[in-house]
Formats: sequence, C-alpha cells, structure tokens
Amino acid sequence: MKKKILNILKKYEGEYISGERLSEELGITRAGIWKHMKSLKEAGYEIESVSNKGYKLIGTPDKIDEEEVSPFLKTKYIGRTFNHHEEIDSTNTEAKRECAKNIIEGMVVTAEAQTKGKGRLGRQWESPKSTGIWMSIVLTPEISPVLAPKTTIIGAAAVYSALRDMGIDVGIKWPNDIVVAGKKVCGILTEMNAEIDRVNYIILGIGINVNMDEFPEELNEKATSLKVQLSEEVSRKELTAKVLNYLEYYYDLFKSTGSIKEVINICRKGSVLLGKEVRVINGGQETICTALDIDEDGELIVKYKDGSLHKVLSGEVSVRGIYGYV
Ligand code: BTX
Repeated sequence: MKKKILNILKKYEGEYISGERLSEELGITRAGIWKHMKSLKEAGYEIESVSNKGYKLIGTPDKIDEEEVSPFLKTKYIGRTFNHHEEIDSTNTEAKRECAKNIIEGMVVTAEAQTKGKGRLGRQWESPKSTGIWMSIVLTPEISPVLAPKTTIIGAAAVYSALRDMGIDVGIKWPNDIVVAGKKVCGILTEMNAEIDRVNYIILGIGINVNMDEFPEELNEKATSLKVQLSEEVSRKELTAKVLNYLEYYYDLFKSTGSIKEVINICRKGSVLLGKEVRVINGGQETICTALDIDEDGELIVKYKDGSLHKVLSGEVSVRGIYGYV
C-alpha cells in the first residue's frame, strides 16, 4: 500500500492531492492514509500536509531501494527483482542466502550500510550508512567456472562507463578496482557457486564510495569518494541504475557472443596499469614486472625482468600498480 501511495504522490509531484481522493482511489480510510504518510516521512520522503488541500510530495530520499532506483532503470531483467536493506552483514552474503532459496538471474541486493562488508581474500570493506553503493547482482551464465573472472571485468567496465558518463576521470586497476586520482573509489568482489564444469550462480558484489566526506585513518592514502573528488554530492540512486544499465548491456553481449571484446577494449583504454611497472603478488611471492596488455580472455599479460611474458589470472594474484607503489 505504501508503494501505491508513493506512486500516486510521484505522479502528482509538486501538486496537492487530497486525503479524501487518496482514500477513494486506494480504498482505505483517511486515517490509514495518514499512517502511511507518516511512515513515508520516516523513510525520508518530504511530504507537506496542509488541511483542506491534502498532501504534496516535495522531495524523495537518495535511497538505493527499488522505488528510487527503478525509475532510472532501462534493463530487462537486471534489477527487476530488488532486495533492499537498511543494514545487512554483507550484500554478497545476503545474495547467497537468497540463492539458497531461489536463484533469480538479475536479482539485485542493496544496502544502506554493511556491518561485515567483504573485500577479497577475507579483507574488510568499509561500508558506512547511506554514503555509498553497496550492492550485489546475481548472474547465472552458462559457462565453465574458469571463465567466471570475466564477470568481474564486465562489472568493472560497467562502473567505469557509468562514471565516465558523469564526466568523472576514472581509471581501471585490473581486475577489480576503479580509481580516481590514484585512489580506490570502487571495489568488486565476485563470488561463485559452481560444480566442476558449470556455474550455478555468480554474485557480483560492487562497492562504490559515493558521498563519504572522510575515511578511517588507515584508508586515507588509498581510498577516496566521488564527493571528495567532485566537491559535490552525487545521486546514489541514479548512479546505481546507470551501473546496472551498463552491466546488462555488457553482460548480454557476453552471453550472446561468448566474447568480452568490447569490455576488454574499455579496460585497456581505461587501464591505469598498462605500460607501468607493477608488483604481482602470488601466494606470498612478489615479482616486479611490466604490465603489457589485457588479452581477450581478460587476463593481464606481464613482462618479467628477464623478458619472458606471463599471464596473470584474476583471483589468484593481486597486482599493486598504484596506491603508493608506482
Ligand atoms: P579488495 O580486497 O581489493 O580491497 C579491500 C581493501 O581495500 C581493504 O583491505 C582496505 O585496505 C581497502 N578498503 C576497505 N574499505 C574500502 C573502501 N570503502 N574504499 C576503498 N578502499 C577500501 C575489493 O576488495 C572488493 C570490495 C567489494 C565490496 C562490495 S560492497 C557490496 C558487496 N558486498 C560485500 O560484502 N562486498 C561487496
């Protein structure tokens, strides 16, 4: 019912609509309407109520829930099943719990805050309330598990393209970070449930620092937010939809052609690593080498000091090319 009231208020945004009319249209008492208005106000909607005139919607909150994100969505299936939380341990973990019940391709889990946001390799991801985009998308490509890292690259290209559209000078740090001014503004964590030869589902977890003013001391050197960079707030709901729109486009291309050529071209163009000296860390061992290219499977091609070429697979190594090293 709350959703129905909101839809009517949005349809008449800026105009008054009487309690009587709402009550007739929705078939509930005026007291019932009043109660729903109260809970909408508590959820951050600015609603003016004037006796003899009725209710007027003045402002909507920048929430990343279905009501606020869906008006900006152009997708067919990504984000069409939406699961939003004020606070959750981790949207990836919640998506996994949902998949244990029912796997829905394109389901999106979002949260205003995460209490146990996850980075890769058991690391933590800072996810303070209502300042970032903390979301996970369920994908069910019919591919072998070895190809799953391609979805991370697709996610990175989607975030990169959405931010570029907004005129932000971002780069991609292969394979899973988006950086602005040499600092991390977004991280991607891809998790998978698979059998030996087929993927059951992939959870693409995307964290974007949008409107934070500051970071914990230990992250100051390597993390930034869009607000810090642009000196103005960015609409989280619009950015969420933009990322999902691009994601569906690139992911559909991958599903229909089996190739991520277009995505690779974007990653090459946006890469902050190519041509630079990087440190590849694999199982505790560090190798200094030069990042040369990203091949058509999304693997990083590096040249060792002895001139030999090697492929680096996402997931098994981490590459430090920035954040104080290069
Ligand atoms: P990562 O392992 O590449 O990066 C984690 C590291 O980044 C941390 O160890 C810390 O140094 C730094 N860090 C922590 N929080 C932040 C932050 N907010 N901004 C910048 N740097 C930070 C990257 O892992 C993958 C992160 C994915 C996060 C999303 S949020 C939605 C989804 N749910 C979930 O639990 N994780 C994903």
